[in-house]
This record gives sequence, structure tokens and C-alpha cells, in this order.
Amino acid sequence: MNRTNLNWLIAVLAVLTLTACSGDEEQAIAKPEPVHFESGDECHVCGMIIEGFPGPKGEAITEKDQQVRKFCSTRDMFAWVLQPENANRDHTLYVHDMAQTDWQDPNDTALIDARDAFFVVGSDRKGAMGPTLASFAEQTDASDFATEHGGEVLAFKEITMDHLNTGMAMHSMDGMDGMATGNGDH
Ligand code: ZN
Ligand code: CU1
Repeated sequence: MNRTNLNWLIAVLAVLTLTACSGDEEQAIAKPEPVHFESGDECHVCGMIIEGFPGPKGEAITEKDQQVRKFCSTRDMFAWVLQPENANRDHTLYVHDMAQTDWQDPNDTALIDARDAFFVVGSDRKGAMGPTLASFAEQTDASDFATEHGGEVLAFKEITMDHLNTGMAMHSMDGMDGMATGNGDH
């Protein structure tokens, strides 16, 4: 993270902390605000330049040291989040709400908390890395999308590594089934 981003983050945190004091006392630690995607940003998982690719993006602000990680796709964000060293961490996570923005060019005003979002897995719409997870703030929007583009609606906590490679996994399974049947006849 560069210095400008860090200063900006600290300023945002300070403002949020002040606001929290006047309101809910339970809200001791403020959640950092989303950071905008900028040209030249690289995906933390695959290293691709994120700009110019369709589909929802992801970002994480790490729990411990508030480092910003950006991801070319929700798929790559989950590939990182589901790693054993991240799975139980309270990283702040953002994804685009695709009900609010254009699939081809998602706008950062549509970033929402990924942990509260609904995801369509296995649809026909492609992200930066091919098959991806379409993210939505509202479950009804996710259902509408799944009706139009196929796939299954899942909550954040329901996503597993198996969901990240659905397209590829199904093809290889088909091939293996065929071989297993052939060999079994001997
Ligand atoms: Zn990536
Ligand atoms: Cu990539």
C-alpha cells in the first residue's frame, strides 16, 4: 500500500471512530471503507492488471495490519479468502453489487460488504478469469440473475473451494466417469 492510501485510510478510520462514539457503544472497531480500483492495480492472486476486465472484483483489507489486497474477480478473492491462513481471519471484504452496476465495467460506488452478499455460482457470465461468482447485495437480485443466467444462489459462508472451479470440475468428472465404467467391465 502506498503512503497516500495509508493516510487516507487512517483519516477514514478516525472519522468512523468519532461517529461510532456518538452512536452505538458496541461498535468499538470501525470497519475500513472500500478502496477504489485504480489503473495498474494487480490481482493479488494471479498478478493480472485488473482494469478492463468484466465481472465483479474483490478486495480485502487485512484484519491485522489493514493491508489492501485487490482481486481481478470474486473467484480469485475467494481463492485467497478460503486459504487456511485467511479463513478464520476477520478481514474486511468488498465485492461489487452487480444489481447496481454494469457487468462489463463495474463501478466502485457499487462496492458492498462481501460477507453480507449473495453469490451466484455456475452462471453463464464470465469474469476476468472465466467462470466467476456473481455478487449481489440483495438475495432477490441474485435469484433474478440465476433465473436469467443459470447457477445457484449461495451466501458468503456457503462458498467452498469446490465452487471456484465448477466449470472445469464438471468436465473432468464426466471424463473420469466414462473411464471408470470402461475399466470396471474387465
Ligand atoms: Zn486474479
Ligand atoms: Cu487473472
